Amino acid sequence: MEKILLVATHNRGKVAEYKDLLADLPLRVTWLDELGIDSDVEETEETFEGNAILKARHYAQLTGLWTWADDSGLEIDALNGRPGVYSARYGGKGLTDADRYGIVLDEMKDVPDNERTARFRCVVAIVQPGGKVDIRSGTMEGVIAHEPKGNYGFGYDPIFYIPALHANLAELESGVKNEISHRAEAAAKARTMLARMLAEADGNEE
Ligand code: ITT
Repeated sequence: MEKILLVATHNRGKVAEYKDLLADLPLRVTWLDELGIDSDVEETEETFEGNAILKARHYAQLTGLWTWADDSGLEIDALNGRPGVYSARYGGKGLTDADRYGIVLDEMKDVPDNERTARFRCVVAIVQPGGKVDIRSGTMEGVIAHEPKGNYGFGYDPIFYIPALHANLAELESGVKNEISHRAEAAAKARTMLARMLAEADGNEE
């Protein structure tokens, strides 16, 4: 029987990226919106790993489906790793992405170029209907720019400069981002893990 994989996120930017990254899997991939699920999970853990597992477990229990969730964010060295796990809610509720990266640019305004290093981090958790869980992670290194540029992507992409490409992440088309991103790295590793989990589950069913 064809298996269904739920990619459990409310973030439209992530949905678009995972649609690309998981397009050729031998699984039917579905989304929270497609299933009409609008409940949220409070991200109470202090690590990306903990929150990814929390989200995947919640939606696996809710739906009984194989469930894929990620927790991700931006770690800035000069800000002691902030916004980190708080990236989505940095500065408080009700702000836009532009409000949030504006706060970061403000906090970074006196930081010299050689101290503006940062990285995006992504941890993917996969939970099986029976509750078994495993995780994989990915990172992308860069530098916090002095001003936003570009309209692609989401979140902090406009202020994340990639020296090797001489561009801010939001200036790169999605195909380029999806070859180099933290999410692409975590997704590639998680796909391999998923294939193994599926094969093991099939073996146990026989
Ligand atoms: P879900 O929990 O529903 O998946 P979310 O947006 O709350 O959606 P996270 O808790 O993982 O997701 O927060 C991630 C935040 O980190 C996200 O909202 C962005 O602000 C930032 N972020 C993560 N990946 C990013 C990327 O590829 N480009 C830009 N910003 C990113």
